[in-house]
Amino acid sequence: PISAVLFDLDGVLTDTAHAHYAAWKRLADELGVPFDEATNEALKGVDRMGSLDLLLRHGGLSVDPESRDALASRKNGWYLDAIQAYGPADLFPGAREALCAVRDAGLRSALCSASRNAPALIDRLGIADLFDIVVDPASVPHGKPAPDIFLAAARQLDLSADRCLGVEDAPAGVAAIHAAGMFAIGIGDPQVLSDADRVIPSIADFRLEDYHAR
Ligand code: G16
Ligand code: MG
Repeated sequence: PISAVLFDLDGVLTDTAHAHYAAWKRLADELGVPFDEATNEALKGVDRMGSLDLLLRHGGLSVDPESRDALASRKNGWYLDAIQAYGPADLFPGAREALCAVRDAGLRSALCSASRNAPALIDRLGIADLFDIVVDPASVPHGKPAPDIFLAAARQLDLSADRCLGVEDAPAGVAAIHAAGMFAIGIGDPQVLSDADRVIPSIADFRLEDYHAR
């Protein structure tokens, strides 16, 4: 049986995946780098600097470290503008219910987001009190697809990996969950998330009992 559910944030509990995409797209347009939703798929779940490096490489550009920092800050500024008015209504349908179901079943919950903006965002969404732990992405050496953030959650909860279930919308996130030795639930398109152990269309389709007794 499982003892904890480890949730990604962007694209799983709220639609910020689109806000991240829009901000990267704006930066890519300014730089003259071709960029579309398919290209963006590889950036999902990847941390800010890692995403920027993928975008620059995709455009065949190399920039000095100062410009790199400046570009990442510009993107983050647009992203912050996009989410500044976020509130509980911006949760995906079923997100709060999924977190409550975990709690009601006596399991623990963790937030495993690569986003440095995640703590502020879960406050605005009104779900901060529904997580037992929030792993700080800055505290782990390697971002997704490395397993670090999921392993850190298991360690903080004092659980072995096989007692943890991970929920992700991004291929890099599913890879991270598997590298941690955990069961992976994908949210979204089964073709994009073909490595996941199960794929469901949205968090509203999350049925804890389907995985709890596996
Ligand atoms: C999220 C997004 C990524 C984003 C990353 C870092 O990861 O999916 O696209 O690059 O956070 O975000 P920030 O620039 O806010 O630190 P996750 O793990 O929540 O899907
Ligand atoms: Mg995500």
